[in-house]
Amino acid sequence: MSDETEISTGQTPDQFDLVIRGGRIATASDVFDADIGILDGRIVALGQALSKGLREVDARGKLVLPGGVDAHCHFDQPSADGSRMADDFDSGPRSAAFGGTTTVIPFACQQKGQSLRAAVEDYHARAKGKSVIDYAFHLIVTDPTAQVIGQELPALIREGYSSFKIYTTYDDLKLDDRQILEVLALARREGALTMIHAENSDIISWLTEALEQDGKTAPRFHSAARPAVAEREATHRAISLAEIVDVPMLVVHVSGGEAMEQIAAARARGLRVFGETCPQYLFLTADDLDLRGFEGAKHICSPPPRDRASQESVWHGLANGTFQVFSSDHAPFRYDDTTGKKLRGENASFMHVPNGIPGVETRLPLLFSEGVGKGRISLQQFVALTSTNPARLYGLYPRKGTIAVGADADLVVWDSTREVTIQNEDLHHNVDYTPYEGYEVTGWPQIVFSGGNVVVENGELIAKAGDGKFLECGTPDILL
Ligand code: DUC
Ligand code: ZN
Ligand code: ZN
Repeated sequence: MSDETEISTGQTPDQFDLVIRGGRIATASDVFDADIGILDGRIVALGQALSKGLREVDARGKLVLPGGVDAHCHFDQPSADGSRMADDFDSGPRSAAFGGTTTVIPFACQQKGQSLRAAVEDYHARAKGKSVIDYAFHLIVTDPTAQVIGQELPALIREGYSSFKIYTTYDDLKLDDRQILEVLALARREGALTMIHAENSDIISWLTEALEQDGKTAPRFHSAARPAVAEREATHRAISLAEIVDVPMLVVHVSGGEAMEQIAAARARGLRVFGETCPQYLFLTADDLDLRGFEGAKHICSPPPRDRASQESVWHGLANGTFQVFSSDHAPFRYDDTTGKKLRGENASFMHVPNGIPGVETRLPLLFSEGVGKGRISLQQFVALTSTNPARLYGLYPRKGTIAVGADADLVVWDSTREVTIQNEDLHHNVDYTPYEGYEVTGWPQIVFSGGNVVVENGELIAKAGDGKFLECGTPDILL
């Protein structure tokens, strides 16, 4: 290719809306130096010495990445216990954007007894006019009635809600094995992707009762009540059910080696089983639930963080392809607040503490710094895990998740040398803590574009609430 060549599908315009010039572009497969020409919100040219743009961005010395796709985050999701999430569709996506994410896929959660259609309408109302970046919805199916299985879910899948999460635990959410088989069969018929939260509910409730009887109710006992064996058993069972139905499945928020072995073994047998993990399983351990007073409640999430060996296993799984997706599982509850972790006060049993930790803004910097920066994963793997693979699995690719002619210009100019000490006061979520306070990372977004428009530049929010669009998801690409 000569220096003057421009690669594009049609004729190259005389003037682009935007040219991002001289950056090092990283995709899931390649790293190369090129200019990016953008017109009407889309990438229309990749090449050397592209003609002028109305706006020019000098990205020399910087990486240019496809915007992150955070395919597991919870915003404004009510819980049966009356707790309230700290982030809604305004603060959640804004915080995501500051961390280099340009697409979020939170959940529209069906309450038991509620129609799935009503749940979707409810979440659209919650999100309307708020998000600064594009968003889609996964469904959460908690009540697979004949009406849901026979009509609502098939219709919704065809309308752009092509993935849904199911649970094996939590009384207000869980399905039994028979119900799981029914929804998996429906997923197979309709070509949807099922995400599963895999922990054995009876093991957890039996252990919880025993711990409570012994007065062991401090936050640290949350980990003891939800051991890796409970996750391994449910993962094995979930995979078995998917195998019976012959349908793909993605196991979400995998915490360590035991569950990973089940996924790896299934994949080795040729099953379309996928794995997702999250920052908390790389950076936290059960010791983080064993802090002074009630502070350990900040790190209560499920499955819980395990130990150093599990962290190492998860790093290996990211490098060796056991995991396809790295999401935040941002589930934001304020700590010092009776809407959040202190819902039932400071002496509440761990079983009454809302589950979940924040992380939508720190997901990419943490993985980049400790993964790419320390040589544990390649830059291409980083892009695949955080952007391309979730876009593919959830039917948004190639519009999202890559840098290619025709893709949305959702891009991040990434300063791979910027050193940042993570401090909650600098983050943009509405949570009063970050689990990663004081972590030193190298690499941070400098400019974040959505559809060619600047969302965040040098730490300033430029986009307005409502600039983000709702995305209909297409057919999951399960050939990963
Ligand atoms: N566990 C979940 O299953 N969802 C949200 C947060 C958590 O800890
Ligand atoms: Zn879950
Ligand atoms: Zn979750």
